[in-house]
Amino acid sequence: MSFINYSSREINCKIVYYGPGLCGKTTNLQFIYKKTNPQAKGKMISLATETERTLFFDFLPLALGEIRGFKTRFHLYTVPGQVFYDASRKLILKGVDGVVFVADSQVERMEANIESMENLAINLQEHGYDISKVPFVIQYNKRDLPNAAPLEELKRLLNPRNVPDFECCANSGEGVFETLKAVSKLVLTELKKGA
Ligand SMILES: Nc1nc2c(ncn2[C@@H]2O[C@H](COP(=O)(O)OP(=O)(O)OP(=O)(O)O)[C@@H](O)[C@H]2O)c(=O)[nH]1
Ligand SMILES: [Mg+2]
Repeated sequence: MSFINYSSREINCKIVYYGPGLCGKTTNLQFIYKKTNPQAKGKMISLATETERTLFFDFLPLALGEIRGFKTRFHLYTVPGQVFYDASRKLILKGVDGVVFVADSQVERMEANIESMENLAINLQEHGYDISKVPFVIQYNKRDLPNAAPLEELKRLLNPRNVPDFECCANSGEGVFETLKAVSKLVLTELKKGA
């Protein structure tokens, strides 16, 4: 639910990075933060446990240029992936404009990926959103690891609708901006439809 402020000529959009525990959601935001110049970013806020797991969310505001004289501001959030933080995950999805599903490519995380994808669909539905209508992209993270599942297998299990998807290594940053660009493009296209 993007927010357009006509007096300050700003468009505010919310993008949520979703996925199982330790798949690399926070690492995505950290890389984006590190590589964005100071004028274009606000402070990154992370509420984490002592072991660096996301406790509630990470938040990073970004300015991504102008469309038709309106400044576009993207608010990036991550959810906590640990299963028992479901209430927080649901809350963070409120008012979402675009979702990035971050999958962990490791073979042994496949069950966790599938569960998290199902959990996303349910939580979106509870807010009244349809996962097939929300701007949505998938990122297959941790492609650098030797135990990464074949790409075809990940696509088959996680992307039956064939939404835009990207291979990634969030540590080195490969694929991080491609993913962000793709989801923001979808969000802006959706916004133009409504305008
Ligand atoms: N090898 C490898 N490790 C990665 C990659 N992306 C993230 N990691 C590592 O995976 C661990 C977990 O990353 P986080 O970004 O904290 O994971 P998260 O999804 O935010 O986890 P939660 O906050 O618990 O949901 C960290 O040690 C990262 O350095 C990657 O592409 N390759
Ligand atoms: Mg995290």
